[in-house]
Amino acid sequence: MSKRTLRQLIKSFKRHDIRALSELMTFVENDAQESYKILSELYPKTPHAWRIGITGPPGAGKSTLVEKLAREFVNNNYSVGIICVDPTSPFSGGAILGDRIRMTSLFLEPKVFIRSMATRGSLGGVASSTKALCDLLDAFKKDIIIIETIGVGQVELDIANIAYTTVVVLVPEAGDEVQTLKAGLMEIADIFVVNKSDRVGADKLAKEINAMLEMQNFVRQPRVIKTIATDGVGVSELYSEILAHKKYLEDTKEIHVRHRERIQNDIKELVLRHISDKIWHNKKISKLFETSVEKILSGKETPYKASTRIIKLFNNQK
Ligand SMILES: Nc1nc2c(ncn2[C@@H]2O[C@H](COP(=O)(O)OP(=O)(O)O)[C@@H](O)[C@H]2O)c(=O)[nH]1
Ligand SMILES: [Mg+2]
Repeated sequence: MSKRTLRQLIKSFKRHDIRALSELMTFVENDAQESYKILSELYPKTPHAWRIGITGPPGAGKSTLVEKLAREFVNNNYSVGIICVDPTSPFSGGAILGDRIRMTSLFLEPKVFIRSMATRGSLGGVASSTKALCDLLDAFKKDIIIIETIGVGQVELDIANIAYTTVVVLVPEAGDEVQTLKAGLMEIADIFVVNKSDRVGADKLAKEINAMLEMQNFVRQPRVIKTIATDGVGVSELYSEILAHKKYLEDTKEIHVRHRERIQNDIKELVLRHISDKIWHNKKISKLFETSVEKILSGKETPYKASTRIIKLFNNQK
């Protein structure tokens, strides 16, 4: 894309053109260099949007809940951006399509913008792409950003680093819940949702979670909310609790700590990516890399020695 067109897109974005937002998002996801240009201009200097992470196992009802929750925010006059991340189905695209169908009623809502992230081929990784998309939605002056992501599995996105309020969604039939909680969800949840409360075991699960929470020493203990996402039951309670958590972070100034950490992480990540790009796009280094691999395979070298030599070569080239 020529410079001028990118300029024009950014200009249209600033005039609140939704198609420009959409096109810029595609660039941010697919092209590291354009992404750098776009975000150095549009990075939200004063954060505006409240970022909410909705996470939990597949099939827990996250998408159904996000749809209802977004509607609740819209009814209360907030504008909403939604990002669906599904790292477990990078090739089928099936889940993404499913989410689209589930949220069709929201597509007609002018105050809502929905984006399904193509997790394959996102250059800087899922986490940094998701962050960049959040920054764009923030710069677009969305009041609320909801990020739906899968909270168990190997390609788990570290949602708590991106969201200010993290909601963990569990369901009664999800087997050994205590086990799931041990797998890290306990640490990141600001709010627990027991969805599918129309099914047996919901009360028991809610009690189990509460019992586990009480054993820890929280400054502010996460609340456990029972919902039936398909019927919208408990959604307004969840909405209120999210706002209560937001108010808590603001009142205690904890939000400033989070903003500071986010800025620190952003800088570190960009520096790392920049250096790493420089290293791997260097022809001499690529050559040394290839010969090192051969040497290691034939037992003449180790990755440790090879990495030292590569860094040395990089430093000498500057
Ligand atoms: N019985 C019941 N089914 C639900 C509830 N919420 C969602 N579902 C169903 O659970 C299935 C998975 O929902 P989905 O929102 O796609 O889950 P996700 O994978 O976590 O996004 C769908 O068939 C929903 O209709 C609920 O509260 N009760
Ligand atoms: Mg989903």
